[in-house]
Amino acid sequence: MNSDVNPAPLRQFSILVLHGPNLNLLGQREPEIYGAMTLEKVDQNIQQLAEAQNARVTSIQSNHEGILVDAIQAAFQVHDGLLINPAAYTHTSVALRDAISAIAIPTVEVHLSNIHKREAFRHHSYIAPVAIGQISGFGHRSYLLGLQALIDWLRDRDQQASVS
Ligand code: CA2
Repeated sequence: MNSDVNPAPLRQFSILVLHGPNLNLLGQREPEIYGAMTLEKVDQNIQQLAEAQNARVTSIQSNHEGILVDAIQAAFQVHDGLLINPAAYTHTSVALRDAISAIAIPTVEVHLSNIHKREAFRHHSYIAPVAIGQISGFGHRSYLLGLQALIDWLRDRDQQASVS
């Protein structure tokens, strides 16, 4: 069959979205740094883009490192990719990095603010070396850019696997 005329239907990917500590306060505190949009609205926008891209998303916010580690472990062979704003744990958590590394889940790290323009302690990420990439500084749009990048990366990987 000519694949240009009848392209294979796009596979539906399942994406886990994790929001780290204090992100439940989005839109309620420090709007000059983190914007005025609530986390609920951010999640609605993520859901909308996911639907348009034929992807499924599950979103979890937690203020607890162990809960985030448990969620990453539970993603093994359940979700195809991870979109994560680890928040303050970006700069401290070997445990989150080890969990991502252990289940080898394709991961995109996102930040609302540009962490490289802020205090020196925010410049280092424990997560970046185990992520496909990092998107930082685009406010709530960082999540959408990150989700699109993750879905595109998963599609590219599928396509490469189908031709090799
Ligand atoms: O810019 C980001 O997305 C951060 O991950 C946000 C973290 C910060 O520790 C990182 O360095 C960069 C902080 C999240 C706190 O979220 C709040 C939201 C509204 C009000 C107060 C805190």
